[in-house]
Amino acid sequence: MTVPFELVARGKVREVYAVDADRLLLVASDRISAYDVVLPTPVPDKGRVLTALSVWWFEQLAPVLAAHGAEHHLLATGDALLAEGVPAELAGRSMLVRRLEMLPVECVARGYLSGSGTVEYQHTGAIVDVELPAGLVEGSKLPEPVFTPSTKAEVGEHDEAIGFAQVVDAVGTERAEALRALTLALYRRGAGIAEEAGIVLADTKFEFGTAHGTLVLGDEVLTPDSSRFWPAITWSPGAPQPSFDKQYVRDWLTTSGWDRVSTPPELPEAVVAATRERYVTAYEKLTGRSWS
Ligand code: Q0Z
Repeated sequence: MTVPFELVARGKVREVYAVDADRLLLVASDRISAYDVVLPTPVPDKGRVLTALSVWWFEQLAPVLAAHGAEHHLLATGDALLAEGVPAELAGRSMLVRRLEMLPVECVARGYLSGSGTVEYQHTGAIVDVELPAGLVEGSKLPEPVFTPSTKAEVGEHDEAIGFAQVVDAVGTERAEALRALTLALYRRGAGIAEEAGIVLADTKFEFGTAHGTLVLGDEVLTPDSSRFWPAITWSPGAPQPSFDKQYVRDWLTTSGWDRVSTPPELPEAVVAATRERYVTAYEKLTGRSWS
């Protein structure tokens, strides 16, 4: 598909195009990554489902943003983009957004201990400067959600956890405090909605920018690609939790004999179909809407 705009950024599974001086187009592909690499087999509808989920979350979170004097970057999606020259094949997987001055920190909120958070906690009892109680294990619910920001890594690198003081250095005290308060408020609202849908929102990453001095929520929000979603029904701290969306892919890759270094293998049709179904199910459970 050729896009009539200039490509300005490319992630593992998404692209960003410049529409004009003030607006960008975020395009979500059907590509899926696992164990840090993009797999050769796309998951049909993944881009459209994650775009629709992000759009829905922007609507749900608007009151939380407003209460903090903040906004979101979404301008339009779907068929409304045809008038902007977006090809019909891309409209459903695209968001037209306000171009922001992005802040150079990833705003992570965690309500559960997992992954790199667990590793760091086991070594220090804290995640950087956020002290945690003794006795937590992989998958534990934290007494309160915590703000654990990270740096924005270059392509191919991993984000690195930073302390609050480094956020202050990057954006100033007032804005750092606003980012922490807003990140935690958005996470609490998102996790509450997810809980009602039988999904544990273990953690998530927000990206913010500014426009005319106002804090603006950007990027994608509360999708399985920016967050850890766990099925509430199997939540059981003490071991890694199954991923809501990618567990079939991970399990199959593990049994496939792939060494996690070489070019990854094509996924079998049944794994693709089951994974597509998981994205659709997450969308339907969270939004209460039917996908089709
Ligand atoms: C976000 C990213 C993606 C690769 C640029 N509203 C905005 N204003 C200015 N810049 C951005 C946004 Cl969302 C922006 N990214 C992250 C997204 C692919 C990198 F889809 N890059």
